[in-house]
Amino acid sequence: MTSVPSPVRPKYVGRAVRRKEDARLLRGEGSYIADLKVRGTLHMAVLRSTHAHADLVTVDATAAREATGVVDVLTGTDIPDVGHIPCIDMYPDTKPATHPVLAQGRVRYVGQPIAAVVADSALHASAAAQLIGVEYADLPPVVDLDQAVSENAELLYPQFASNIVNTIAQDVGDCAAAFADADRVFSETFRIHRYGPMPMETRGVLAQVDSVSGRLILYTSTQFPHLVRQFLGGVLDLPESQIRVVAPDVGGGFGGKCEFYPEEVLAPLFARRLRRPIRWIESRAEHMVASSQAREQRHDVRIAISRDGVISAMTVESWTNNGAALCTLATTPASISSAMGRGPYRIPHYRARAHSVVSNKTPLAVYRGAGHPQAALVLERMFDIMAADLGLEPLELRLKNMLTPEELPADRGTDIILAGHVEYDSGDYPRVLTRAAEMIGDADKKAAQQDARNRGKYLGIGFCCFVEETSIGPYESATVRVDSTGKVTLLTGSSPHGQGHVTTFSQLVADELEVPIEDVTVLYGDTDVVRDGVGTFASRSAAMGGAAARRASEAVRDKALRIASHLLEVDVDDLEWRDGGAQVKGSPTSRVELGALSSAATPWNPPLPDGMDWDLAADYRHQAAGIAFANATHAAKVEVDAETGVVDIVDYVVVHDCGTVINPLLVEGQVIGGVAQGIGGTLFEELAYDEQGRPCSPTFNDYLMPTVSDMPWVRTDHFESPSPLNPYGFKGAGEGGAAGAPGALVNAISDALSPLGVSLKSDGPWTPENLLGQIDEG
Ligand code: MCN
Repeated sequence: MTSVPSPVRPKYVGRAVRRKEDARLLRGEGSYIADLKVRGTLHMAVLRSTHAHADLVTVDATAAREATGVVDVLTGTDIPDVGHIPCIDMYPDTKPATHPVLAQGRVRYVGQPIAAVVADSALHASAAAQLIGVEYADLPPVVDLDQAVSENAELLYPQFASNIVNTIAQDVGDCAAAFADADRVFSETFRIHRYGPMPMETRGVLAQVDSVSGRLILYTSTQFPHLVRQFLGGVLDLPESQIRVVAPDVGGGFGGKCEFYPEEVLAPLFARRLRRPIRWIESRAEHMVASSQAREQRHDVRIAISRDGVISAMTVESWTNNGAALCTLATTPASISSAMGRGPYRIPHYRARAHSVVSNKTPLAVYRGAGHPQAALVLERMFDIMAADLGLEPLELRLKNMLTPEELPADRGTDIILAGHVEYDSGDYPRVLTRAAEMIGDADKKAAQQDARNRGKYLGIGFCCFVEETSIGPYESATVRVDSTGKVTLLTGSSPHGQGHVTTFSQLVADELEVPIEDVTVLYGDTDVVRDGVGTFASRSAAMGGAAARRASEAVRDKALRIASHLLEVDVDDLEWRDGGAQVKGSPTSRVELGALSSAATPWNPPLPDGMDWDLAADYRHQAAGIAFANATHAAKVEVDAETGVVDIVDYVVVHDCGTVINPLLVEGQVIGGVAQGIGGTLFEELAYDEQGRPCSPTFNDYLMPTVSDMPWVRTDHFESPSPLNPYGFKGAGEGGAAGAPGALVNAISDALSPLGVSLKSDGPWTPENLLGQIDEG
């Protein structure tokens, strides 16, 4: 492993430091929304549409208003002036198919909020919600992607001429000429099914009006409290200064909680009307229809390739089923999958058209990996399909087309919304792939396949190589402050919900100031404590929040040295920083400790030299100079029982490069957690709908999540190609596990079953039943 030069001798960075934040959570002392105790709290329930597509003829709340314990009711007609949920990744020409807080005359998916009730208990609130009389006039539901874009499709928004509300174009080089010259052209259609984030803690909110200041306080289970403050201010037309947003412990988000939801508006509306605290906790059944869903796309792909396997051009037309409305991060999956469609390969000519399509399903947004898993699955399946046809080894074909380190940085000529231009910064993709092949035992595959056949099984190996956009801007904030006891506090705009930032950010600060890691406290997730920030998504926190934390610590150390120079009456150049204090070079007994330096920096003491303020603290806002691109290869070895359709993952390898690693233990955990979600999506999970647009998986009995017994022992290896885009070389690690698993597994299953004529063109879910269907067709 190479490592980035550091201004300090790292003591913690690079080490597998155990997570500081876990003891409290493991003891059951976490404080999630449902745990917050506020006297006088009322409870909110939401009445949701049971019809996929209908006009609301009447919404009669008379009986509900009179029901036991009910205090207040709101329907769509009560809040005509409240803004819609903002969509922040709208391209300029996107049709504004945004989501109202409560349905305004029409519902477009099962689960859409129609009315909300507040009562003295959660039970009374939900019982009363059921008394609201809704008369629906059904409209034809539009469920399927192909149906939504067909010529005579029912329009979800009749004011727009089509259900396609946005098309993203990426054009690089001259595809037409390259296809005209090609020896061979391969074309396929791939379908990616719908599944989504299933955090252990469902969503929840608690809103109250502060009795002293009159300000609104919103506790919410979110990944980005500062953005929630901004969105809520916009929707309610309230100055941000009148809003405090707090994300207490958040039990996982996986992208589903970097959305802004109607309940985050409804509870504040009631709190302001009633001057009472209002709580809402999403039930699991609600989560299955009312929280954002993910992934569903169709890709039509064409690749032009020479006889000896050099790819010259690729075109992809894709359609994302965005569901009923564009939510906060609606076009990001389409944007990422179209911009990143060529993965780590050269492919000089490229054309992508990515359509966002509305339908009568729950809105779709980002889920760990956003558009990467889809793009990687499509391209990596194509590699195996083409290799088989051309008589080449899958590995050989990949290596022939893969960008080498000498070709980086590489301007890819595409763009990602909110993130920017795609220019791969650093990495050694061939080395990562080669190492994964070595670890999974690709060279011995034939013997392993024969051994499996002798046992009545079919064995296959599948690879998935990808480059991943991480560490996006626009900035992240950090404040580092030293108090008079010499203890250090970091305030960060990152808002962790399982990633372990308290540990990794403490490592960074402790190294910079050379203090014990126990002396660092990390505060986050409260807009009154941390003045500004962006939040945690897009695997951005290590590179953005971490870089800000380290820069702020560096500034504090420089400030401390200047104070020491004043106190010790020596030139600052004659001082050095050692073990949390400033000392005279060559004279370690002449030193001042951090606590004393902090105590000196107060207005009580003799004036400090000009330009030095009273606080041993520093703010830093780290801005991104570009996107830091991580990369990885996943390699899966599976055995399939062709009689039962059961897939057994016998080995799983991830070789990953997220630049300079802060904490290998946490990075490993991130990768394995992501792989579990990729396995879930590929083998088990599906948010299916029937033809009427009714969800078929309303509970965990129907929506099958992987458990520990479904998990292989994931083996990892890490390379470090520091990113030149931040001073420490960090890249993101949070999504790479999820991005590569579908491609590797589907390739492995296809490889295993190729003797039976199976070549999978979808990411599943490859349940035994579905796979048996393919084997029968094969
Ligand atoms: N890290 C590191 N060295 C690096 C990069 C990262 O040690 N070079 C560490 C970080 O310090 C952090 C963790 O790895 O502790 C993930 O860092 P990063 O890749 O920067 O990602 P974020 O912290 O921004 O987290 C977001 C990412 C995303 S987008 C999803 S989705 C996701 C994920 O993280 N959701 C998660 N991981 C999750 N983990 C848990 N437990 N719960 C979720 O909801």
